[in-house]
Amino acid sequence: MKTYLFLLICVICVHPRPTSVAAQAPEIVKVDPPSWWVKSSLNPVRVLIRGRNLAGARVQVSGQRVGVPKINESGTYIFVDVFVASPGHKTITVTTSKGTASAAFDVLGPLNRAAGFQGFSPADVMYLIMIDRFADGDPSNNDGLYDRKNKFYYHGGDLQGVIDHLPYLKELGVTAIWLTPWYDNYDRPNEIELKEDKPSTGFHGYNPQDFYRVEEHFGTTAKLRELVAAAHRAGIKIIQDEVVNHTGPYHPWVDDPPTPTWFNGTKAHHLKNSFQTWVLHDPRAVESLKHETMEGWFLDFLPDLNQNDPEVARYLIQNTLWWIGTTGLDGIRMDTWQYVPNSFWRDWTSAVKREFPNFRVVGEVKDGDVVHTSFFQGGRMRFDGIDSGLDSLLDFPLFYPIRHAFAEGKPIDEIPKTLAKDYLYTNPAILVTLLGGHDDGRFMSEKGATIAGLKLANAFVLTTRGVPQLYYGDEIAMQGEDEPTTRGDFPGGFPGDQRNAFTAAGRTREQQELFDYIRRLTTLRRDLEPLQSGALVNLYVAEQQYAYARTLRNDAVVVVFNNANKAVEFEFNVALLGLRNGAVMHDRLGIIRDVTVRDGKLRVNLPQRSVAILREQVTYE
Ligand SMILES: [Ca+2]
Ligand SMILES: [Ca+2]
Ligand SMILES: [Ca+2]
Repeated sequence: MKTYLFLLICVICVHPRPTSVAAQAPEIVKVDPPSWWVKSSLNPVRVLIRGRNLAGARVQVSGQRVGVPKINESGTYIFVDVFVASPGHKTITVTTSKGTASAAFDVLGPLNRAAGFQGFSPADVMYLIMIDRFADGDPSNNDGLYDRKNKFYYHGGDLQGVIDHLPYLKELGVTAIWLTPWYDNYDRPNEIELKEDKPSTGFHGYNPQDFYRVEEHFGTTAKLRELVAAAHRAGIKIIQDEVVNHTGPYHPWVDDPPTPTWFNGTKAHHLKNSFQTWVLHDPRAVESLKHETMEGWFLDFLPDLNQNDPEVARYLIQNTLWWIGTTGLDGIRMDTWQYVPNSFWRDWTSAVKREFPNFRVVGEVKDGDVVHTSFFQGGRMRFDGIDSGLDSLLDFPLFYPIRHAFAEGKPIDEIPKTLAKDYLYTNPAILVTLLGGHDDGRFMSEKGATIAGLKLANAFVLTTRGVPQLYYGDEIAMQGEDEPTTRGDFPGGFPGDQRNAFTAAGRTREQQELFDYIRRLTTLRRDLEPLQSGALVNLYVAEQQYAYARTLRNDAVVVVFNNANKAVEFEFNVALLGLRNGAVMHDRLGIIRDVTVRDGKLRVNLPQRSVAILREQVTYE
């Protein structure tokens, strides 16, 4: 007894603690989501409270009814339904026998449906911006992970930088901006993912640390709302880049998941992604390969979220609705689409469309095969009995032929040969076409690339079917041969830059010519409705020549390419377009002289590596 008492006293001496009551009092660290709105199609909203000493807690939200809380064994998480009823600043109160803790929860008024949620369409010209690398509009947020000499650190670009350059984007003819993810990423060097043997950072945004916060290097939620409003005033839509397949490696959930099945596996025991994506559309797939691909952790360290856990699914669906509802944004580009179950996508897309009927989503399925890519577009059930509901896909199957033909100078007929597979898509007209992006080397760094070829590629993307997407800096022929260097800083966007390519005076003659050319194309696409929504009709295909029309009602625009290194004269039938004999076709790019329809045919003589955009002269605006 004596010994026991002595030991007890000693323990107390060595480990002094505050009073036991205070040590066990409940604490709230985080509330997801921090707000919701009345008249939402989703009510109640399921709130996830993270904290300490929450076991046995009672939960109240001022003036709102709540459901029965579900609390994890270690008392670090509460799931509770909040029935959203009246707008105002509310307080969440958590009470246990040891004390109370509280946190703010805002109930917003009904959403202003006219102020956003527009979706995107083929009438848009999309422009992809890597936030960190476009323009530094606020040097006060450039902190310790900031090093412009390190390709894998923050360079200072931010949301203010995008706001500052909306007039530039407007001048180029951009109507929708796709921004790389703005979720808060970790505030420390990433020692798990080494780049060139050194720690990296989450400057790219694809390693979410907090799904409900804007990365502090980029700005705040208020700044994001300011950007969306300013863009809308300029007639420009905002598209959010979302990730729901995984979190960043330092997310607090990794060491303490809200449910035992929150992730597919744990940090210590999980599958590694083997990227056997072909099995995803294989009706006879080997199950183990499918599991590795759907549930494996990217690079063996990006924690793979388990969307089959209903709490995870609910969390992710609400998170998407929250970003749209509280900012007014117009579309989503969804990362790593194919690594997430179709059953989840069905629920996610229907929740999004229920709340925001005009909204549109484009999924990233990075594959050059139409058979593979088209499997993921919604609009019909696949063999699994599920319609994913996905509107659009990034058109990677067309991206590679564009690079081959226009950068490398390989045969142009690979393009119509790819478009010939359009019947596999439920809706090819809404696919997002591109000649460059942030995961591939830049067009101008391909072997054989020239400004003439880059012009042809832009002319094709801006006149073929689909929603054209440009990549920041391609309009001034930026270079970068691999993933890190393709994400270069836009000249003029950063303090101390030698020249400012956001202004005509800061561009070289060659850059100015290219910029003007792209602006001319975006203007043509805006002014000529067939280029947006007309049917695509092929007229002529040879190894290095390609002619097609975009037709809408009685209007036709004829686009003629010569991708050969010499002038070529050729003739094709246009009678099916309803063009009468004697009709004079005028080249809106001013490359060739007017041509006249004779015997139902057009005969053109195109200089080497050139394109003409022909329209009947009498129908001029
Ligand atoms: Ca900055
Ligand atoms: Ca951060
Ligand atoms: Ca997955």
